[in-house]
Amino acid sequence: MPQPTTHPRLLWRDVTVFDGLETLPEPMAVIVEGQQIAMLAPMHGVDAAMFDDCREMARGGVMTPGLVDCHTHLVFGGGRAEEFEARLEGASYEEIARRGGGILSTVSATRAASEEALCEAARPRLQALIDDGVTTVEIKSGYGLSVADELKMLRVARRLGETLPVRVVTTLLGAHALPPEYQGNSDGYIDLICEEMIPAAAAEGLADAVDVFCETIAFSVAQCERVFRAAEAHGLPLKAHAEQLSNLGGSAMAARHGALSADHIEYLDQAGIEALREAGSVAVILPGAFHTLRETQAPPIAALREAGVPMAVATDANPGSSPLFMPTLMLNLACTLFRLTPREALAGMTAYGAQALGLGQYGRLREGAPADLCLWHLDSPAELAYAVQPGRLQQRLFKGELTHG
Ligand code: DI6
Ligand code: FE
Repeated sequence: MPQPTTHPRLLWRDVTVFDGLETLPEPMAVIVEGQQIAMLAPMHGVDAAMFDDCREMARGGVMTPGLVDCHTHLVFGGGRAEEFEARLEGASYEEIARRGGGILSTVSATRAASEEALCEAARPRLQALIDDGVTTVEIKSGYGLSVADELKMLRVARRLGETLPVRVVTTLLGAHALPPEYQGNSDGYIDLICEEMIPAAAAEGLADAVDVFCETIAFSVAQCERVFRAAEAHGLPLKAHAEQLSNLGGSAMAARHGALSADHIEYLDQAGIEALREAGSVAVILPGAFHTLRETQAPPIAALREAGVPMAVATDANPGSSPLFMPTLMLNLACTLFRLTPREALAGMTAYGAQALGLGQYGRLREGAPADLCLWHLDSPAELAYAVQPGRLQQRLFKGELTHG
C-alpha cells in the first residue's frame, strides 16, 4: 500500500514542455509535490511504477511555467477612452500629456478613489491576466504622485495579491509624471520622492522596487539618478521606463546603477545596449504601448539579440498607452511587430520576465522549481504566440494548487 502523504503527487504524462528558455525535445512526465516540481523526465525513460501513487492530472498538451507579466500599471481610477478618440483624430500622446491630460487625468481619478474602489476596479483586470496564465505579476504605483496616494496604490496592489491566486510584486513609480501642485518645480517633487515617498514606502515594506519615467515629458536623467540613489539607500532594486519616445540615455544610467531592467527602449542606441549587457540588466519589450500609440520606431531587437541582452515581454497594462489586459496577445505582437521568435517571446514572459523582477527562481519549469505551471490546449509552444485565442488555458497551478481547470 502506498503511504498516505500530506500532499498528493500530481502527475502529467506526455506533455510538451517549454521550460522557460526552450522547448524540450521529447514528451515529458511532470510530477508536482507540494509547492515544488518534484520530477521532470522524458516519458520513454521513466518506470511507470513511479506513477502508482500519483493523481493523474492530464495527458498531452503543452506545459509552460506560469506566465510572468513583469510590467503593469493595472491599479488606476477612471478610464481614458476620450483620449483614445483624441489620438485617433490626430493628437499625439505627448501633446495630450503637455496639456494636462494623459497620465495626469488618471492621477485625478486615482486620487479621488478609495482603496476599496481601486481594488474593486483592478480585480477584474488582474483576473483577466490570471485567466490568460499569469502566476506572477508586477504592479506599479505612479498615478497617486503624493506620498499618501502612492502608498494607497501600493497597498491596493499588495491587497490584490492577498486575495487572488497570483504573486504580486510592487514597484514604486513616484517619478511617473509631475503632479499639478509641483508645476514649475520638478526638482522639488524629486526631493519629495527621495526624502519622503521612498522612505515611507520602504518603512511600510510596500515597495519591492523603484521605477522612474525618464523622458522629455517626465524626468531628466539627472533627476532619475537622484531617485535611484535614494532607492539604493533603502536597498530597493531599480527599474526604468527609458528611451520610449526619445533617446535621453536613461537606460545607460539605469544600467550603471545595476538596474534590474530598462523598459520600452524603442530609441535605445548601441551604447545603451552595451551598458545593459555589461550590467546584466533585462531589456523589457512592451509591444502593447507601441501598438496603441501607433509608434513607428521599433526597439533594436536584432542588436539586443546579437549582444545577448535578455529580453522580457510584458503587457504594460495601463489606461493610456496599453489598455490591453491579455499577456498572450503580447507574445503575438512581440513577434509580428518586433520580429521576436515565438521562443524568444515565450522566454520573455517566463524566465526573463522573472529575471526582470529579480525572481530568477520563477518562470522556469525544472526539478526543484516552484510549482507555478500552465497546461495549454495546444500542440506546440509556438502556437501560444502564433494565434490569439482566449480559452486555451487548460489548467493553471499556483504554488502547487490547481486554480483553473
Ligand atoms: N510609459 C507608458 O507607456 C506608461 N507609463 C509610462 O511611463 C503609460 C501610462 C499612461 O499613459 O497612463
Ligand atoms: Fe509602463
